[in-house]
Amino acid sequence: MKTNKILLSLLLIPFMVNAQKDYVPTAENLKNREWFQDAKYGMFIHWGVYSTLAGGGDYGIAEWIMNQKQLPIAQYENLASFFNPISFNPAEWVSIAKAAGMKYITITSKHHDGFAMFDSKVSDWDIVDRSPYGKDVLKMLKEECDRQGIILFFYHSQLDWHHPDYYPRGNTGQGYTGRPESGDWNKYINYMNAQLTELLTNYGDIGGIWFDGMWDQWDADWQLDKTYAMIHKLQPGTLIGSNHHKSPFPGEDFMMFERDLPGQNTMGFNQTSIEMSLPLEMCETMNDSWGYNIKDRRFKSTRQLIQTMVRAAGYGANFLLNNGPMPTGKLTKETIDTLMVIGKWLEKYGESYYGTRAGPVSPHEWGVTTQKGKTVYLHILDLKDESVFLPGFTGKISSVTLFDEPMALKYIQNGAGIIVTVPFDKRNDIDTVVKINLK
Ligand code: FHN
Repeated sequence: MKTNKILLSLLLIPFMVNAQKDYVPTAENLKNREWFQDAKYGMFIHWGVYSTLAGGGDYGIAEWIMNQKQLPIAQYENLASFFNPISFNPAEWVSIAKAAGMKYITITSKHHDGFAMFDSKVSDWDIVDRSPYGKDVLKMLKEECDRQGIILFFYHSQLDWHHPDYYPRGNTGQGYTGRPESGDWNKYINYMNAQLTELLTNYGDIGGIWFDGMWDQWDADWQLDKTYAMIHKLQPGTLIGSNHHKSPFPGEDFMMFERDLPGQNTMGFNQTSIEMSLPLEMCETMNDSWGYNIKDRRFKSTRQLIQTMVRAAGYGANFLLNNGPMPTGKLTKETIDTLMVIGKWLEKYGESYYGTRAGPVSPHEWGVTTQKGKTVYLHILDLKDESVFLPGFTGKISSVTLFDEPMALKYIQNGAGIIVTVPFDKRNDIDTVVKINLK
């Protein structure tokens, strides 16, 4: 056990050494962190040549089909020749995100298959050079985001199943890809940095870079110091986050949790506690896949998604809800329907969500609290009793009212906290919101 711990800490040394140790965020970056926390809710988009296979009739994460079906690069590349998203309408995508109440979009600029969804000059494995569509969808989306006031983030995979210099290989994308058993890791890092430079110089202001893939090989020399310093130099305000499932490394501006509430680990990814000094974000799927999966009908209910979004807010975390567009560029009907229901809920209850931070009472099974200024919002999500005890609530209260109607609620406060009574006939099936106004 002790030896394992020592080995683990040795494996972590490269991260410690190579992250951006002396990083001091600029005033602009700190301001953007505040904006990010206020914004609360974003759309995640997984879209690429893998979308054409739509999961191949299997359950599972459709964007991984190259690896799951062991498709060699030479054959996988054919997908680009029939990736032709003629129905892609960025105005529609952004309008849907806005109607859903989302404030930002995080889209895959490159997923693990290495395919760039933008016009890259350092590779021709990209949408402009290889697809019949031939247009830079990220540029089109960014222009529309600017028009409609939505901030755009790029998801960028550090792991690459296509690039020959991604060598030594990690745990995925191995022999079946057909790459030679040699390569120059430094060249790969330079290539990745060159693509990131393109993304941060040709598309105006970018909200953030959402990294993913370091978990493919923990002991690789990722040279985060170089990459993070470069990003912060090119756009000091852009927020860096990485889905490495560990505590944030120096140079990262927010911390993320995949398909789990902060600090929880039902998916087996999360290996850390919550870093309270940084903004938090939780990402979630609508069914069980990130990329478009034609078979997977295991959609979460809108109730479940709204409750998860609210629970995340109780930890102070943003909610990044995924959407896997079809290869044509259309969003699925299920996605749109779900987003519209959430959007309607936010139209009504947004006051208790946007701009809030985690409330004074830590999250419980029955629900959570959020807070904005002198108002604490109590979100009752799953309570069998008529009263709820908020331990440690010491704030001086001026009133406790129901959100849905101007009705004063009974409460008792003592040194241990407060007990609020919310009659059963005033309960809401999704979230009973109560306003606790402080003096
Ligand atoms: O492997 C990816 C996966 O395809 C997807 O992009 C998710 C999103 O959080 N992240 C990785 C798994 O940790």
